[in-house]
Amino acid sequence: MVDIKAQPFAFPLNVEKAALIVIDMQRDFTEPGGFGETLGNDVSLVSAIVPDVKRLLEAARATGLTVIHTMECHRPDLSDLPEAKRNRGNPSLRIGDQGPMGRILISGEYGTDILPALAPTPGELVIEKPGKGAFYATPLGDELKSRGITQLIFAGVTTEVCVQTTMREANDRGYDCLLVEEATASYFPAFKQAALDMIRAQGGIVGWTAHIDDVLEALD
Ligand code: C5J
Repeated sequence: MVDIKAQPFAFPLNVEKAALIVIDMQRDFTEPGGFGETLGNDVSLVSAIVPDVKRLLEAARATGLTVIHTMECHRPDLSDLPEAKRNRGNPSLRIGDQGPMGRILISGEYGTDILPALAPTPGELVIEKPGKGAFYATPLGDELKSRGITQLIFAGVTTEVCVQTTMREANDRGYDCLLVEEATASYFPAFKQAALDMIRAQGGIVGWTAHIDDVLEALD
């Protein structure tokens, strides 16, 4: 057990029972022409975290931590895409439409893939999820149980949507959750800040937050 300096207080890391979970570091959210940009967002705000997510991944792998990647995506026949999700908002391209990087947020398409710099290595768990939370309609819960994981270290995008939703799902299921500040981003910096504040408020009501250097030091 090693304490990670964190807010609202130290996070008691148990490397044997912890996993790094990297949320949705896909081209569709981080590169021009993808889903994020079709919604009118500046993707450079989220692609900026790639080097820090990479440092975290490398440290987790070196320490032997379980590594999990998630991808928000849907079946090619759209059978797992609720009409309400497809029709929401006024994007220039909807989920399932053909975009410059293939069909938007469809499993197996180029744009849906995880960025090559952060690609899963053999043996790492990849969870395809149709929702914002990674527990909804996925095998994540069973996979964590079978590995004896009780702590989740979070990175990825976007802080207030898929990261925070998954943290809340995990928190309700009894996992200790730690979000690494420099390894998460939003298209709206104020929303990132608000999510960090919400997560660690009231004695860590959803979980902990920590700076990357403090996490890397603990994983060293
Ligand atoms: C969004 C995500 N923002 N990965 N997805 O639609 O946060």
